[in-house]
Amino acid sequence: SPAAATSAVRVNQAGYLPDGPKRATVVTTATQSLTWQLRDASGKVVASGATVPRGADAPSGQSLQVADFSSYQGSGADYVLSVDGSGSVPFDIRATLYDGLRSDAMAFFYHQRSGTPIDASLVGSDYSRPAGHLGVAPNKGDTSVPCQATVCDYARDVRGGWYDAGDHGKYVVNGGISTWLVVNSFERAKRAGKDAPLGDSTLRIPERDNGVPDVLDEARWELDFLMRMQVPETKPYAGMAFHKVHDAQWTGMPMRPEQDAQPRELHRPSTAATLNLAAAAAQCARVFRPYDAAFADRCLSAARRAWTAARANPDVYAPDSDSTGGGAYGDTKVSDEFYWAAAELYATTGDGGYREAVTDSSWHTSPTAFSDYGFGWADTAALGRLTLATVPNDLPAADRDRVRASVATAADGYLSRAAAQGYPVPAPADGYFWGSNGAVAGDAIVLAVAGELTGDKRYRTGALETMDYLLGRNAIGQSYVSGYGTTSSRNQHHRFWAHQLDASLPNPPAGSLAGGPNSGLQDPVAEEKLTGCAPAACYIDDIGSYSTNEVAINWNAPLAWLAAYAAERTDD
Ligand code: 9MR
Repeated sequence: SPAAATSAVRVNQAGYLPDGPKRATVVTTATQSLTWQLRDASGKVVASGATVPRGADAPSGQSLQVADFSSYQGSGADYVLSVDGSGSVPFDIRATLYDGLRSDAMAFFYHQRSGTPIDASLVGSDYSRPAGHLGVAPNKGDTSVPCQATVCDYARDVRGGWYDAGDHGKYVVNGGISTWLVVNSFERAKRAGKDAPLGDSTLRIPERDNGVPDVLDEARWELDFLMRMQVPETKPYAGMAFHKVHDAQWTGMPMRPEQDAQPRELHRPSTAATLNLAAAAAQCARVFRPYDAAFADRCLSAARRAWTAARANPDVYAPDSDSTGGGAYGDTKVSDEFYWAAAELYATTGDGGYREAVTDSSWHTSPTAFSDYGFGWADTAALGRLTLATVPNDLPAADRDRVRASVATAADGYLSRAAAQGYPVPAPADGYFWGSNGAVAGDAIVLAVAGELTGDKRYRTGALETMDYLLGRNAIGQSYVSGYGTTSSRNQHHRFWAHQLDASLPNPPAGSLAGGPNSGLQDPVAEEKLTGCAPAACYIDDIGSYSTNEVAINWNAPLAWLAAYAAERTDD
């Protein structure tokens, strides 16, 4: 069985950076320190040392020791770390380690595009497919989607955007945060003077060679969709955003997008969706301005209208019960979305009204804006803080310093939590919920930004070690990123990448992140196969386990952000 083949020596299976941290975790009943040996591809011992016993680890239910071989700075392929007779899987040490993942994790979004054919010349014939949801039979299509009964009496063209995950729904709350992360990865790299690798012709997308950085082209595909989800000026709830568009009933698997014959429906506008649109569109106005001023203007106008509409309708909540045919993305606490949207609008425009909305918000000083459980589609205050901490603005110096310090304080919490565990997880022991890998990747973003703000190298170390966790240094020795690592996820829940169900279909493309361990066991496969699992081990690489093994735009977005960050050479 795969479990028996899993080595007791848990490493980042993709490998390590020569100038980065290099630690491994050993599952062992030994209580005394053990000797570790690092061998190169020829079998020669190039470094050795002693492990540090860490004792019982609650989230994994394992007894752990840690081997630290960071002082080895050579490079090459197929190193093996051995401890007490067990060898790790082979791994690389090289400066180019994350170059491939940087583009693969970002290419995920092109694969997920709705309303356009996925081109074989860009992705290869296994992954090409016809356009989905353009109204070509059997699709009912997204070109003229009626509202659900009782919502409105008209139809809208809401084509395009990205499919959310393994399903064919398109959800504004999740689309907004995912777009923000994609654009933020560009904004951060540009700030760091590293925009060259994020320029034009860096991704395999149709817009390569159009003179605009490809990451922004990809984000625009979703931004155009998000703006189509805005209620027209002449209708009730003008300026708000419809919460979501998806099938009337859940579809079966496998099913390529163009085969989906279900009627599509627009669901009631919500305040949360409206503020997600406001935030993402305000960020768009700022970041796209040098490349396409007309588009930036359109984004800004949409953002302002959305903000005004949310203020006029501050408590239109999407209910958890609305989960037939698509996810609910219910959220009844939108003060954090108000704070995030205000921060983006203020950072972009400098307007006093938005600034007041920022400083009046309880989130502006709340110690929990950076949650122990990370940020996510329902918890967005952290995104506002990250923007205010990094985008020049005229907040009073003391206030701005406090905002910046709050990023470092949050990062310190993530660092100390990871350091207290045998595996480098910034999440608490009860942080293994649906999409835990996305939350963990988000924590690493906070670590990376803290490094930028303070110059303290410990934060980069923490961010890179979070990558180690995602790529195999974890309770089950699993790389959660397809195509990266010896034991990597390959059967993520997806209607098209459903090779497990139909051999003529592909596995997920390289660079697709699984949702990760979820102690809630919220699908039938998890319930059947994972009963009694330790929280950090509640994961199964089975296409049926949508609560542990789905892909999603809001999880791949922080992965792509982190891969781009990790791929940067520190000396260029
Ligand atoms: O990521 C979402 C998670 O936070 C929720 O607990 C879960 C159940 O409501 O839904 C997750 O989002 C899914 C969405 O509802 C439908 N598309 C796939 C998403 C990822 O599994």
